[in-house]
Amino acid sequence: MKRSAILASAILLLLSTTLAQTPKRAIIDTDPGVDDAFAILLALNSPELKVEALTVVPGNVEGKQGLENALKIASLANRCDLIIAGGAQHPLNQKLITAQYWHGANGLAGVELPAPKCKADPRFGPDLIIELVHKYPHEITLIPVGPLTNIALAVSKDPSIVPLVKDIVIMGGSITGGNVNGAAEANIYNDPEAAAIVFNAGWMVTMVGSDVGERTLFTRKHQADMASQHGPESEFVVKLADYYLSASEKSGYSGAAMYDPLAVATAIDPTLVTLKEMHVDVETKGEFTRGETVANRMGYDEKNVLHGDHYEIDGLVPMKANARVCTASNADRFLQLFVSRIKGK
Ligand SMILES: [Ca+2]
Repeated sequence: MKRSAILASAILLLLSTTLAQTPKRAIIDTDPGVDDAFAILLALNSPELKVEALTVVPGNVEGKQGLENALKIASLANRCDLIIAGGAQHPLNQKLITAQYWHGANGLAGVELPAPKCKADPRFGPDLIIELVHKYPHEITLIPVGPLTNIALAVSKDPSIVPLVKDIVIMGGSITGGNVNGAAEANIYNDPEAAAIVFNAGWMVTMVGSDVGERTLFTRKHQADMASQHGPESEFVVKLADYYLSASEKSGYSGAAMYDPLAVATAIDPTLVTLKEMHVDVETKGEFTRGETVANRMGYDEKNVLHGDHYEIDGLVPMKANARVCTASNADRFLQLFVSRIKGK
């Protein structure tokens, strides 16, 4: 190889390494939440991400409690440099459904963290999202892990952010049955109109659904592994996991579904999951299916044409993909990542 070619390949290698090491700017929109706490701590301990802000949405708990929880989690992680802002206080078109049943009265498994050192930013979450996307065009990865109310409000107020967002990785939906009823997953069920706005916004949504989260289980073995290392964050996660594992075991699971952290992990390293492009619609009306994410696995709809007193199939209408749907995870590799990142703290 000529010296110039060697130099060129060395520069290329250096460039690609630098690019690979440049952390992705992320905004986590969250309803903390036990698995939200896991997701936030995973993100804050991952050099692949530069978390710019936490925006809070009501879901697992009411907005006020959620904001307090976000401030306490950031304080625990010594990350008062983060912008932490409240947002919407209720879903767009229905009453809020909170989930203390799964997350404990305070949303954090009843674990009482000290009063937060971090302070809330006065800006409104959706406005902050708009502001940061314009400040860092094509750099922000949105990671909504709660109902999609804040994201829908941001997109509705300023649709110009859509092409400026680098990526949007949501925890929500399912293509094989729900976790609140036969059809719907909790985040989508809690604000189906917002979810419909987000899926139809014109970007490619990466959808990490509850069906895959339920096949990505944190077990007592992982908890014991984490407990072997002492630190404020790992001890907090071990306590939360204890509550979450008991609740999961009572409902017949052999471990706790890693819903929100798997979405963060997908933003960190998409090779941890299998993604398939599909067209996804959100059911907002169905008698039994409100809040279902209806995924078209074939890539087309049949087109019917009226022939006399009946319709006939006339051909196929291609359906443009609007989502990369997560269909599987490498659970072992994910759990190894999660445990090791939290154990470091
Ligand atoms: Ca959540």
